[in-house]
Amino acid sequence: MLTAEDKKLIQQIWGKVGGAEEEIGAEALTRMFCSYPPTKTYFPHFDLSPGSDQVRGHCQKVVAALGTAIKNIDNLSQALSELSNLHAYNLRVDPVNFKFLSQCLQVALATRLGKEYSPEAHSAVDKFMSAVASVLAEKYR
Ligand code: ZNH
Repeated sequence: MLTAEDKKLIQQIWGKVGGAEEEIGAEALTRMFCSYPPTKTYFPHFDLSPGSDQVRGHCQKVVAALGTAIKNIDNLSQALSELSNLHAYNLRVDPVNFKFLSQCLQVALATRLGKEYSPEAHSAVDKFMSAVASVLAEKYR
């Protein structure tokens, strides 16, 4: 469960990233494809080289969705309901992959923010990404 303190930290971290969300997102995705190559199998129709137009476009969408999630942090199920349908019924992404993306986002944030990315912030982002992942996976059968 996200505490009030977690929520504050997540908003602070997102604020500190200020404007570089897409870079962070691109780094997270590039790391995911590199460190967890099976994740690439979901994107057979993409040019997955770092910085390709498709990777950039996808990363803009993912980052925008995370932004929406942060704004609606008390109401994630509702805010992400369409994405949840998409991942459960169309994409059928194995939920283990959500953890991989979360890991990679942590590294991208930590390398950018350095000491500012405190253990408490790490823990809050981890919980937040788990909460997002459970919404994305909640309609799986
Ligand atoms: Zn996902 C898509 C979000 C994870 C896979 N995604 C997507 C989108 C979004 C997202 C926003 C777009 C939609 C539209 O277009 O409408 N994701 C997301 C998030 C997350 C995710 C937020 C977490 C956190 N995904 C994921 C993973 C994977 C995926 C992990 C694997 C690995 N997605 C995917 C795919 C797609 C998507 C495959 C489709 C793409 C195209 O375009 O085709």
